[in-house]
Amino acid sequence: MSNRRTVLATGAALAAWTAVPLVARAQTVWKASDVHPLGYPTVEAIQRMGKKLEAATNGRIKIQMYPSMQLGGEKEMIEQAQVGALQIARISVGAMGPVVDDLNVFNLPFVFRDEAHMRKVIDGPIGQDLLDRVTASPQSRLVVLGWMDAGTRNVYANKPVTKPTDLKGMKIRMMGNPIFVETMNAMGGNGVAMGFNELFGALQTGVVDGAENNPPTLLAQNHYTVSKVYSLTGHLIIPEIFVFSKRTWDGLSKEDQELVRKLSREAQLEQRQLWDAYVGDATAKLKAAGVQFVEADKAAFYAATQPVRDKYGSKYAALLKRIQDTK
Ligand code: GTR
Repeated sequence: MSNRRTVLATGAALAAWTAVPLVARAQTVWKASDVHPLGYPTVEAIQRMGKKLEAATNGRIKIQMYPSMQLGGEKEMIEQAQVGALQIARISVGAMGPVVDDLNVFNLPFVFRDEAHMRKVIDGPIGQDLLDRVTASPQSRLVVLGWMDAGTRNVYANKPVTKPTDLKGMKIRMMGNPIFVETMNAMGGNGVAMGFNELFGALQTGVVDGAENNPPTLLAQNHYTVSKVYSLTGHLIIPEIFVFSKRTWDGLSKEDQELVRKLSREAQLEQRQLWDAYVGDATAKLKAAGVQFVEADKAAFYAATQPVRDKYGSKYAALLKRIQDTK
């Protein structure tokens, strides 16, 4: 075909495309999933990314969000993304540790000095290197799109937990990863591994005495209606990632992959802004609802969890040193 005819043909195809009502056009709908409800920073950031994607592709690709664990917990979300049953999953690095062991370095108690330190690390070469390793790992079957923030995790229950002995005899729900169960045991309590989707019921019925998480989760998952005391133990600062199904990814054009990459970088930045605002909001709402915020002896919890860092940290010794040296 001559160039002129190609141009004409393309023009005709375009005209035909625009003439067809939107609903009749072949539209690709990517499923995205999150355990949190609409309005939560991670959910909001992906939805905004979806709107931009739809605009940039003239409606050819759309993201349909399934929030609030509609597609199951994080373990299920990872499995569905791996087989291509969903395209975008936002998950905690806590849940990804068992899939790609390198990530477990971020799941160690008190591995970061504070949230600013964690951000420095994920924004720098260590963060990029870990994302690349997840994408390159044959068992992940996921392409990582970026990091998201999830603040600091603190213990919540119906009594203050200011020092290790306060946790004696208490069953505290932890994410399903042996590091977390051992961390809670070292902190003085009894760690119970449990899916996030079972937690609200378990708190209500007393199957567990408490759990640990960031203020936005305590609010958004309504756990504060059952657990009224939030003790600032600060034992874990775990970032999150959002991933794309490798199976779907491999079928995309280079242009679409580039577009998704670009919009993902924007989503990562946007989520951080949304996160900072939401933490302030959530804290104020929790306090107004009568949740008591209590200072805890972090140094005592740090010392108590040293055996966990020794046991699991030795294989990442070089990486741990680089994390510590990040100023
Ligand atoms: C939240 C996180 C979720 C999930 C949850 C949990 O902070 O955003 O992705 O990991 O914690 O404790 O299971």
